[in-house]
Amino acid sequence: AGQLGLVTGASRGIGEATALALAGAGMHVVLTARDDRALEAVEEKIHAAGGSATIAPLDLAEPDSVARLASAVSSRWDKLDALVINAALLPELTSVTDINGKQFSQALTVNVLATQTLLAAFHPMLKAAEAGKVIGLTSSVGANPRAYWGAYGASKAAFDTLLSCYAQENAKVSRVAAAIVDPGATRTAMRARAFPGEDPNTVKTPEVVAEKILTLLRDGFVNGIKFRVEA
Ligand code: NJP
Repeated sequence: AGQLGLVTGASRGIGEATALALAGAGMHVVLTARDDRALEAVEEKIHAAGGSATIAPLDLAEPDSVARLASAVSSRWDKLDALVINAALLPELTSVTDINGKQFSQALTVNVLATQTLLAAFHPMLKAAEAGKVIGLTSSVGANPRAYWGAYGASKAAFDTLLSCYAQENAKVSRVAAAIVDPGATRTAMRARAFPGEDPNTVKTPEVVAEKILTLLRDGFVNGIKFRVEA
């Protein structure tokens, strides 16, 4: 059987580019995000390029959404070769004292809690693959705190910790490996919201990041490693 990949946040940006790259390399790709019409458009692009994909719309903030996704995927496939945990929310950039509690909580739910539920739910299918791989998209502000990026940065620091622990826990007992990718400034909707005055042409395209992710999946990597994608 061919390889199966699953990309969260596949409706736009780095997730969309990654889904297209994986499909271009011959994987069947499960595309998830909230916006079902955007997912359909990505699916069509993949089909037009001769690849194959399935959409699975879901809101990672909803309880049980990941469990429903995992049961739908495992009813159709018996293994998962690549899990790309890319979806994330960027809360409003503001001082720690002004953080909106509701937005902070949403970011922690989507960026952190859903990451744990994804890892737990897909772990059996990743173990069933010959060399199951997890790639998580982080941000430099997780490891290197930056003023006004506290809510998002705290979520990414927690995200890094979860993925690193997962990598260590698998190192000796399974063939599953996890890597963290720090994409750096990338031309997406999230970047445009954070830096509204920036000329988008001055930052790298999502395709550059997607190519790096594809290379990691294809060539393998040292379990637990963190990669920074340069401009
Ligand atoms: O983000 P954006 P990027 N449930 O906002 C989905 C990191 N990063 O591509 O639900 C399910 O364009 C959303 O889909 P939808 C960043 O932290 C980036 O720039 O339909 N899905 C969309 O597909 C993130 O981890 C830069 O709205 C949900 C996707 O997530 C990754 O790279 C720099 C969801 C977000 O697309 C991709 O970012 C850096 C939910 N509740 C790190 N909420 C950069 N771009 O410069 C959101 O250091 N999504």
